[in-house]
Amino acid sequence: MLQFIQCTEQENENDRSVRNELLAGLSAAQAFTSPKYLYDALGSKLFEAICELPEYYPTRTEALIFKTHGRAIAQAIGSGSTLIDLGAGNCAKAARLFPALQPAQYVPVDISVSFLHESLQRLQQQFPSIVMTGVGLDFSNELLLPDSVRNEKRLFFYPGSSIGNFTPEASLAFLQRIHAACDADGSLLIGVDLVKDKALLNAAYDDALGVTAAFNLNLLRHLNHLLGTDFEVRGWRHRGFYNQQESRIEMHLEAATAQTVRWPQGERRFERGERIHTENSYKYTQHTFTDLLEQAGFRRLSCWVDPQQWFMVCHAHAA
Ligand code: AVI
Repeated sequence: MLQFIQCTEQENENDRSVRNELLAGLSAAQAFTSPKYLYDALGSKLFEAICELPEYYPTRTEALIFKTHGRAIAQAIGSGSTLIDLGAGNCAKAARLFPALQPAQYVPVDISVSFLHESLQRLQQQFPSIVMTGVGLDFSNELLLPDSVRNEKRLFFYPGSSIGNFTPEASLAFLQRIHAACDADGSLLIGVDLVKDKALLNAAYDDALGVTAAFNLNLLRHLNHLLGTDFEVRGWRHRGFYNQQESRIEMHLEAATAQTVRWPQGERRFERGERIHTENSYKYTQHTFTDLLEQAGFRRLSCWVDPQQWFMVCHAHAA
């Protein structure tokens, strides 16, 4: 059975709240934007290209952990779960788990249900015995799933260290919401990037080909489209580096020359070297992350890392 449900109202590109949020960030003393605006159609393609880069180790390292420890992970989880895939995209990561996990229901969740149509239709043909329910929901603020999502044996799946793009406080709140959405037999399967050598981290977010630079700079084109700003992409430089004190990668766009950016009813002057903070990507130690899971209420944790201890996958029970 295949079903699609759009829960969150989709943001209109001219939505006043989007404009207000973005313009407030651009006008702040230290200008910033939310990382979600990195993902317009081209930004999503550039992120897929980042995942192929030799320097960007998270995607392949997480895949290696699933390959190496797949049997143990499946044993910890058991079969017949309601597999809820948060930020599912093309559903590929979860689909690789189907043969081992044999879920009873698969629930990919993404901001727009239209992103899920094609992949889910293909998957349903491949796995006809799994009930599939595509859900369009912005789960960053609340996690209210439709009634057709079973309560039994919910397994929330949040791979790729997407948790790293929240501040630690927001991560705790997010994990607590997942915990609250689980019955006693619920659990979470999550991937998280670990603290490591600074040079490796810097290279992963400032690659030789400049794909991450293009991903970051593309934000300016997206802002021009959303806000009517007149950002000149060539007037800006990508900066991506590890901030050891904060245990996070920071991405910024830096003005190459002094310039004024204009939009209908406003403008902002940027001095040469002034930056717009566009993304944080927090890195955890095994300890700080398992502590966070426990603080959120999760118990009976099983965690797996790769031989270099660059990335960790954890399964945690709600009770
Ligand atoms: C989606 N997220 C986990 C990526 C990360 O590593 O923080 C986004 C990214 N930004 C630059 N490269 C990749």
